[in-house]
Amino acid sequence: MTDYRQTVKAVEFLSDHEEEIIARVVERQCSASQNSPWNTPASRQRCLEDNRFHFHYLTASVSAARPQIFADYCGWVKVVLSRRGIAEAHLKNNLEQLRSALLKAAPETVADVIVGHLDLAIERLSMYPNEPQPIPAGKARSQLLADYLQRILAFDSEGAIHLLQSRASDARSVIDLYLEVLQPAQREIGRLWQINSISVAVEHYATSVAERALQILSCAVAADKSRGLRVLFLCPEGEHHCVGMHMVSSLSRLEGWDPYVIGPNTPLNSAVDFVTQVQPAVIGISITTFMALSSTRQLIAKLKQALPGLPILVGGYAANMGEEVWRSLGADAYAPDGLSALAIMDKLVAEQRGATRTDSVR
Ligand code: B12
Repeated sequence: MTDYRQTVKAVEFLSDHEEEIIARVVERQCSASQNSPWNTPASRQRCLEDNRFHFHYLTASVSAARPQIFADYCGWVKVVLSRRGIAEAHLKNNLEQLRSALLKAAPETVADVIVGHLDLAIERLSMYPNEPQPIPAGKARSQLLADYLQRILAFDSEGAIHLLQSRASDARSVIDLYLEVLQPAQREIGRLWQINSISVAVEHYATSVAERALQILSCAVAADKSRGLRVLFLCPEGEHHCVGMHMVSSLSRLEGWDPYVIGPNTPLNSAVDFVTQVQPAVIGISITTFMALSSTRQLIAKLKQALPGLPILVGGYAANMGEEVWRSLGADAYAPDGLSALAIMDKLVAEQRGATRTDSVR
């Protein structure tokens, strides 16, 4: 296990030397291919952008002391690049250049920490699949998922939404549509973009249809009880993924909660002000991208300071990385999906009430 102080120093080094190291790597990459098509201003710009991404994921991986984060990212980006004409060998060479630039520039103890993350990614790169498998639905819903996706890809948003609406009869069916159709559909859309089968615009289109479907389904059935409890959802600064958060919020409404959603990419101080005004019983933070790990940490620390004792639940792709990761953010609890989030919210409120009773007895 890496010493915490070494991790902090490594992260500081990476943020202080980001531009200088990236420039060095890009220079090496592009001058190594002087007579090739890679040496045009446009390809140099692409190389720069790609290296910024690699660097941000490397920093996130180091800050969480989880080399697997960077290795998984490289496994994903290998497919993205190879489907756009850039071979795995080129990415491997890029990672090796980054490794040698860091070894040259960083003090030994810091370099040791960072290079471990690069070594794992380089070693495992060829083990990640070249062709990620399609995302499956629950068996009972696989035809519905296929029909929904087919309508999305035919740009038939009304048809796609109507298909879901026609199956929404009660709270259980809505939960099913969320978790068995909308969620895997969005993941499949991500896979289709990754393998270059659809454009960014089609992915945006699919996401906006999913958001509309969520809004419509959310009002299609009424909650059969009211708990009189507020729950507030938000994403930290730098986090733009919000479909999952809207889904959990909508599920909580069906379960009788009174949900408030701030939204994606929320500035730290205004988030804290808003939460203080709303005074929810539970806060739910959605975190998908690893690049938002440190803003999540800051947000949770500020919320804990402003509202001590208020339980904070986290969820989303990045929180799924394991207990060590979500605990290191300072959260009280984690849930892998919308349904388990509801059970955990109940537990958090019960624990909080128990704690309040104990406090008042003392
Ligand atoms: C749509 C999408 C986008 C959209 C998001 C728009 C929007 N309004 O949300 C846009 C275009 C903005 C986007 C941008 C990027 N994206 Co994107 N995106 C996706 C995609 C295709 C679908 C996400 C989605 O809608 N999922 C459906 C929901 C329902 O699932 P969910 O979020 O997991 O939510 C469930 C649980 O996680 C949980 N949950 C979620 N939140 C919460 C909160 C609480 C409190 C609890 C308890 C539970 C909980 O419950 C939910 C319901 O069960 C995924 C693909 C994928 N495999 O997920 C990639 C994906 C998330 N994106 C990815 C990446 C890399 C990016 C970019 C870096 C790409 C780029 N090159 O620019 C940027 C980063 C932007 C940023 N800074 O945030 C990666 C993330 C990898 C990582 N962890 O870092 C993914 C996984 C793609 C991949 N690798 O295959 N993206």
